[in-house]
Amino acid sequence: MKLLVTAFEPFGGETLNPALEALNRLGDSIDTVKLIRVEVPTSFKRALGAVKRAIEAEAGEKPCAVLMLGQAGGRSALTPERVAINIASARIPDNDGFMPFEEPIVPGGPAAYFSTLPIVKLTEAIREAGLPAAISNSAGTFVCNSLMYGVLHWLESEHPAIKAGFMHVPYAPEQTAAMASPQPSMSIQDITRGVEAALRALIMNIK
Ligand code: PCA
Repeated sequence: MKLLVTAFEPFGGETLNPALEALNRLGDSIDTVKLIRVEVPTSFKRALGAVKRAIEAEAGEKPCAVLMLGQAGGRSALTPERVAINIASARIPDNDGFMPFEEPIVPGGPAAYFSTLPIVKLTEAIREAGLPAAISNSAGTFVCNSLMYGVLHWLESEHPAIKAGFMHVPYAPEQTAAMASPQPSMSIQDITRGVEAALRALIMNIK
């Protein structure tokens, strides 16, 4: 069994992305399950291609699920996302300088896709690990939502057996220490532990 785990590179002038820091601290496997770890560009136009290539590049057995990770500054918990909506609308430029306004991700596509991951189980497992977690009902309208929508849309037609979903993580304290108005944060160590707990729950609950 294999899982694909992805995380975004830093964006918006940050020098780190806590999701990527956690990804880089995961091992090559959890028990007997191989983890394929992929860094994804924070780019509306390029992010989906990176995930597609990672799945297509796997010779033989494909990953049975994809957990995508990203930063949601201002949140105080690890938040598995319930849904991705067919809108790209940015308040800041992505890492290509692109800033879509109220555009569909897939013109004529479905309004939304639900995560196909067991988000309740993921949330419970993170809480049992002693860390704050909550289901989020909006992944926003920036690159994370766009990637989640794009991956679910693509998998539905190309690899319907592969489950996928997204989890946002808070800022790390390194990012918030100098902020004039303090924002919630979680240590990279704890974020990593929470991601591991979510991955274990995913492995146990994948059908
Ligand atoms: N968070 C952004 C994009 C990359 C990331 O880590 C988002 O929530 O859309």
